[in-house]
Amino acid sequence: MKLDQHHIDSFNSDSHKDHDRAFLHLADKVPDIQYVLQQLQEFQVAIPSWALGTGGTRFGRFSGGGEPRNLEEKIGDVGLLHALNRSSGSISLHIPWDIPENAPAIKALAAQHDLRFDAVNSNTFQDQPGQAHSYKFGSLHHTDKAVRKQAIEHNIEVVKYGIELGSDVLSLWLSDGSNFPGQLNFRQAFQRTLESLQEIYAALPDDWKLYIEYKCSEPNFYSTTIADWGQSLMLANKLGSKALTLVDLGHHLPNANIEQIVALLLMEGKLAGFHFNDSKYGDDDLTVGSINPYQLFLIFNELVEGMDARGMRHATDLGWMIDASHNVKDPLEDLLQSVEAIMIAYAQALLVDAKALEAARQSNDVVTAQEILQEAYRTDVRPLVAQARLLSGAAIQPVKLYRSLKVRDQLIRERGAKTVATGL
Ligand code: AOS
Ligand code: ZN
Ligand code: ZN
Ligand code: ZN
Repeated sequence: MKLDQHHIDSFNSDSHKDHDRAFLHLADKVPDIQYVLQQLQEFQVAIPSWALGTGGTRFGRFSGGGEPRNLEEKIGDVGLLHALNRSSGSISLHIPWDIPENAPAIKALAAQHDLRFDAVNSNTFQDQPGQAHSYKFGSLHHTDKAVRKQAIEHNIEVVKYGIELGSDVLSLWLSDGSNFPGQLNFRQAFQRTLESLQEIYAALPDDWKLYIEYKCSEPNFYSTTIADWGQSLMLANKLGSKALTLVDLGHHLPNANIEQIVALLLMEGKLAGFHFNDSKYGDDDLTVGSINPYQLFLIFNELVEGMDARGMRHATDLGWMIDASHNVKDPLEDLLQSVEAIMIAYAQALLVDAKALEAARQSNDVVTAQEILQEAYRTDVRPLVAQARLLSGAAIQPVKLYRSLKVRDQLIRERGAKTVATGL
């Protein structure tokens, strides 16, 4: 299914009055409103193909119905999101879940929805049917050279698919690690990982990047071979300028100061970008902003300040992606909520009075520094984000429009009530 622009426009004209009042009230207080709106309109968040279906846990999975059954339908779903919010203009594929059998046709389909292809992801955490060697004991760090070779070749194949689709990033997450003390020689595992990555790196086109994700635990519960930002950064530094560290918000030990990690990686020119999600306990992959929106704001505050200091373009100079999984919600509604939460945090960060904050820091005025941040954070910027959407031809309230058009019912009619999206 595809959304007609007139659906969006007529919905917007119905909610126009309330919105205008709220927006004008807020606009009065924002010094550089045109700049903020323009930044918000440009900002795009990539949608991962694996977030479009209902996830599950090891205890079960409850299908939501109408889920995309193939790559074409996944592109269709992201197209719907993008039509609703005009901020979800790209899709991130996972190989082999999303092999593009006919790349030109897939590219053309994406273009019809005004979408491009974000990072391509490799998968060496699962064994695929017919695969020669198992990843049970790891992939790029494996003790057996033949397994490492298979994993390296898979990554190079993923890059080939990415080239066909016009992507320019290989995003790599390894589940390599160990479950019990004694299982692994840490130094050798790290060294083997580096050597494997060097081969992948050498096969990357010049204008490509390699994003190296880290994760403190899971599925291995004793050690992870790329466990934290330091280990990812060590690899990225040894590999070269195309290799960067990717921050998935759910991949830290409890209470880690993620905004500080982000600030330093950015300063070093080694921050790849983000996998946005939220969590209370571990890698919960909950809707962005559902648990700790203040942390998200603080991260964006570092990003805006750090990117401005380095003369970077917010919208394009880092990778912005959601990485979440929905067990009980309609995945599309959940993704709309996640994008909205990201936009809100970004808008709030754009409102921070950076000069006054720096002055407060210089004079060690702790109270004023805190007040400045909280002034921005406590501003209800939703009308601002909605105005940016309105200017881009998107819906003032995407979730409300999605519901009033009964999009999920239509998808169930088209695809069936018992669907399992390919992927996780
Ligand atoms: C896993 O925990 C990582 O967050 C990955 O980025 C991602 O979720 C995975 O590649 C999709 O299965
Ligand atoms: Zn991730
Ligand atoms: Zn994760
Ligand atoms: Zn996660």
